Parts: sequence; C-alpha cells; structure tokens
Amino acid sequence: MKKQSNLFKIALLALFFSIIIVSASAAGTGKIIGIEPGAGVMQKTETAIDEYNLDFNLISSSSAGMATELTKSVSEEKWIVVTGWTPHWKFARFDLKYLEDPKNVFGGEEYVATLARKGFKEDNPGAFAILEHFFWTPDDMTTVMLDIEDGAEPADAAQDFVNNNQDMVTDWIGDVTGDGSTIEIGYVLWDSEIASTNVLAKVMEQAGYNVKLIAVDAGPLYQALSTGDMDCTISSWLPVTHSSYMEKFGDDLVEVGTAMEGCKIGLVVPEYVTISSIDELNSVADKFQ
Ligand code: PBE
Repeated sequence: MKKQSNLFKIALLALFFSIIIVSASAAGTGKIIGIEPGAGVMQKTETAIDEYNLDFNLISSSSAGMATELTKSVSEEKWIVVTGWTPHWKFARFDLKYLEDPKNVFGGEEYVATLARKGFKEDNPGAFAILEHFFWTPDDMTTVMLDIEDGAEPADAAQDFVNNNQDMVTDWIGDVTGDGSTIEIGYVLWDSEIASTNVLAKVMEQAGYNVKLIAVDAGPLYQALSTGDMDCTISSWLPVTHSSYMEKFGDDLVEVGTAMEGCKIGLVVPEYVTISSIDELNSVADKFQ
C-alpha cells in the first residue's frame, strides 16, 4: 500500500510538471527579428525584453536579413516585429509604425554624431573642417537609401546625390583643398550608414582626398577610433543608441559635431498589427512566431 501511494505521488508529480511544461509552451514565446548583434538597437531591445518582461526572443540577423523577413511577412500580412530605425527606406516601402515605449528604453530623438580619432584635427585640418560642416537631413539620406534599395551601387547613388546637391556639398567643402592624403572612414553595414558614408566619401574625394572605406561592426569601430587605427566615422547614433559604446570609448575619441538630427530607434511593426505599445506584446506573443 505504501509503495502504491508513493507511485501515485510520483505519477501526480509527473502530471503536474508536464502540465507546467505544456502551459509554458502554449503561452508561446514570440520572436523579435533583429539585426547585427553589435547594433545599439539590439542592446536596447535586450533591455526592453527585461524591463517589460517580454516573453520574446531576440533573433540576431543582419540589416539585410531583417529587411528580407519584413518584406516576406508584409507580403503575406503576417505579424512581425523588428528592430527598426529612422531614417530607413522600409518606411517608404511599407506602412509601418513604432510600438509605443512607455518605459522610454529606446529614448526619444537621436542624432548622428561625427566622431574622429584624437589627433586627426592636427594631422589633417582640411578633412576635419569638412567633417565639422557635414550635415544633412533624414530626407536627404532616404533619397540615397531608396536608390540603393532600387539596385544602384552605393558609390553610384552617393555620386548622384553629390552631383544633384552641389550647393550643399560646396558649403561643406568650403575653401578646403585636399592634399591627396588618404582618409580612413569607418562604418557599419547598416543601410543608413552605407548611404551616409558613401556620400561623405564622394564629398572628400571632390575636395581632393583619397578615401578608404572600412566596414566593421560597431564594437570594433569604436575600438579602432579610440586607438587611432581609423580617422573618423558618421555611424555613431546618440545619445541613447550607442550610449554603451560612448561610456567605454568616449574619452578616447573626439566628438566633431552633428551629421544629422531627427533620428529614431525602436520596435517596429506593420500598421495591420493591431497593438500599439510594447506593453501589449506579451498578450499576442503567439502571433509573432
Ligand atoms: N542602427 C542604424 C544602428 C545605428 C544606425 C539603428 C541600426 C544601431 O542600432 O546601432
């Protein structure tokens, strides 16, 4: 009898745990489609998962991979949530919205900072002056991004922009005459930074410099600037997106100025997704598989 009741207890326990396991999987873990792991928007999404207790996994991918997933889901009207940012061509192609972020994990308006290595100003005052003057708008950048998305080579799209906006470009160049030295510009292969960095390269070339573009992840980019292994970048998003990189490397590099204002990062869904806030994600986690 004793043995039987033990067996019964074990059976009950087994039943109990299997119910827990089944209910955990029935609640469903949603997926957030991300980009490169080093991106600031990925770090902030991990923070959001903690702060909002989201029953979601962040899937790393690449900017191009995220865009492919988004394109596919939208064509099937499937629910999808991605790590997003503005400016980006996806907002021109699809009807999308940011999920509200009542805990303000993703910050408000971001700007693109122009950063240089220490000593660059002294070594190359002409190129530094162009960096100081380089400033354009999200609409300008979107023009270049859409061209590239339509199939243009980034260098060609950038050259077209420079040709069509000579007033702006000659303002940036001012009276600088380059000495043919090579400027090493670092960037990350995010669509926005592919566009901006190629434009900056064409501007530097028009001014009389050679340019070497170096594509790396965000961590190595800040590292290389801080050790002087690269001259400059316009891939830095502040104050929130790259706050962790600036905490680590900010003292060892130079903030030259602002390359763009009016940027934003966050979690982005198609308009047909019926929730409006990150707060509501858990209630529909099973729709984001
Ligand atoms: N982004 C584009 C970058 C900054 C620019 C939003 C993907 C990031 O999250 O770090």
